[in-house]
Amino acid sequence: MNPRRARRLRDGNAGSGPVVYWMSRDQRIRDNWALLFAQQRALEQRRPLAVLFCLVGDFLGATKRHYKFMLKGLENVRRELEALDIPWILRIGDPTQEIPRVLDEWNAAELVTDFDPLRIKRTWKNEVCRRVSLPVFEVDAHNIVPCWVASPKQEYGAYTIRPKLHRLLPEFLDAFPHLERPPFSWEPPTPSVDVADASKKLVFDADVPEVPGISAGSDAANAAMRDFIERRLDDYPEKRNDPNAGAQSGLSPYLHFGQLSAQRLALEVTRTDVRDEAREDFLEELIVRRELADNFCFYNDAYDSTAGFPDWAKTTLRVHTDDPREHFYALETFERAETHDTLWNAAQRQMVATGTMHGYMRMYWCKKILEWSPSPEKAVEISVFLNDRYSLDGRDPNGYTGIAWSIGGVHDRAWKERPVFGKIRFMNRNGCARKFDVEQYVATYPAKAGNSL
Ligand code: FO1
Repeated sequence: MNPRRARRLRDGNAGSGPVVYWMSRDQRIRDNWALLFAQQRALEQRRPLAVLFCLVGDFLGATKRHYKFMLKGLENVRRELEALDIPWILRIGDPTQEIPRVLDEWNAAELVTDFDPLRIKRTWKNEVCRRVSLPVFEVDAHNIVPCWVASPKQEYGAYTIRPKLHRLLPEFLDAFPHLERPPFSWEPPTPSVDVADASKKLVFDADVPEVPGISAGSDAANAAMRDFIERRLDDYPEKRNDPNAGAQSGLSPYLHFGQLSAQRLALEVTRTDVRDEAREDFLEELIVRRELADNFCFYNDAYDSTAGFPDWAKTTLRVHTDDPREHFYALETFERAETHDTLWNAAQRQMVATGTMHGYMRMYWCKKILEWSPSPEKAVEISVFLNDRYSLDGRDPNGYTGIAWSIGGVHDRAWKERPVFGKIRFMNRNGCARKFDVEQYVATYPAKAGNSL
């Protein structure tokens, strides 16, 4: 395994117990560099290996829709670890308390965590590193090129990070070694919380129902990957911007929860016999756009606020904040998809009903929130709230970066100045109508009689 995928967060004294992988972002057993690294460290030191997940009840506004999906995935993880005789421990509570407590109970040798650029994760890790005395490592199991290797700074856009990533892909788009059965077994002294029980212990925000028709977990994720590659990848270039074409991979919830490895997906796409144009278009989204999003969140701590926008965007939005607007809407009107714009309402309903929104529509959806909100700050707040509440892949660097692109021109350039948007790229319904059949999309997500949620 390429040692550049791991970095040491703190040094310390190894206990006599196991090497522990604190699983958080990458919730899978297959193709997981953090787990592979932890196993490598355990085998080298002839120690047991154990996997630990800390379940928090109120993660950034996640709802029943998200927890049900995630917990089904964790049940998949538990089953796969059991088959490999690798101990699995689920705990519920504040990770900054629970993780040090378990490491102490087990007199753990080392801790391995998976990389995540979000603020909350860095806070958790800094606090855990402060409270423990053993060596702690972080492994980027989400990106193909580790975030800190791809670039030492915030990149301006896809055009600046793309050559850096492409230069490093031959080194990092490599095959995964197999996870081995441990040479000896080890029983944790503390029993795990049962995943099914965990589901009962958490108080879900019941408002947001589970998404019908998508099954969670690595088994389902790998099946969905095969289906996409075999049946839809070839049409991707022509259809990816048509929300009526059903051409999206549909894999983003699996990538978000780490139930599917982006590197596995890239390896499979690379070796599949499809048109080069289809392969390149898809890998551009999967590698360049996604790793650019992690780069943005990692190097810009204001990734979910207007403070994170480039200066030209801050200036132009400030200049145009008081421009007269035809419409103003409050969060509730947006949430209930009751604006004057049937196309916008259909996009909101797609997100509420299916937990995903077509990529092209996400841009339109977000830019109209800017147009119909009293300030860019309010627009970011509403976009983040709605995306995190209804999208299965909410609370993700991709989502925050997409909102920063739509409202604040992050990774985009200045355009011809106009009212309200200033130099931020403008999108409108006519632009959509030139690309796809708007009426068909609106008819696909009709307002239900009465409650439009
Ligand atoms: N990560 C955890 O370590 N523990 C959790 O309980 C947890 C809950 C959770 C709920 C919804 C969601 O979208 C993400 C959640 N995550 C949790 C984090 C997730 O694994 C990802 O790391 C980030 O959201 C994306 O970077």
